[in-house]
Amino acid sequence: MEQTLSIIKPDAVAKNVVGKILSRFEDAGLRIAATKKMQLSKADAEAFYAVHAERPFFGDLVEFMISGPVVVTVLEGDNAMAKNRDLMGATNPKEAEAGTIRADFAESIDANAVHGSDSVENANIEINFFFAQKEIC
Ligand code: RTP
Ligand code: MG
Repeated sequence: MEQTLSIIKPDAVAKNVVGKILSRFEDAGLRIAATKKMQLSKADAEAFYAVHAERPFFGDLVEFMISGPVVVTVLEGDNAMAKNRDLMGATNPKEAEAGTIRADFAESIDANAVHGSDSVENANIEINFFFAQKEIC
């Protein structure tokens, strides 16, 4: 069964819409294989988003991701990676399709409610970044 990693970002946790977002995953047929709330350190956020280290928005992205707690979740199901990306909507909420998580809960391209793995290969790397195998059921 395919797995992917979701992060409910600090803006959405602060808005108290964690349950609403997790329900969207379940309503779409994905299962929660693991989940936890945590405060990322600066080193965590820099390592997680290392692929963007040279991008102009990297510093702001790291500061945003450590601005409050996040909820990290392993989602499981058929085509879990692509299904999660569809549910999330476009990176910029102004361009996100109506009914997507970012259209409904995000404020800006920086505070955009959720992260989702962008390939099955990256999903496995990201899942191992946050979870031990025995935490995933
Ligand atoms: P994510 O990794 O968070 O799921 O978002 P994504 O795949 O839709 O977008 P990505 O290109 O991976 O960018 C990671 C995060 O960096 C911020 N960003 N800002 N100002 C900008 O041009 C810009 N571009 C990207 C966004 O918060 C994005 O989620
Ligand atoms: Mg990305």
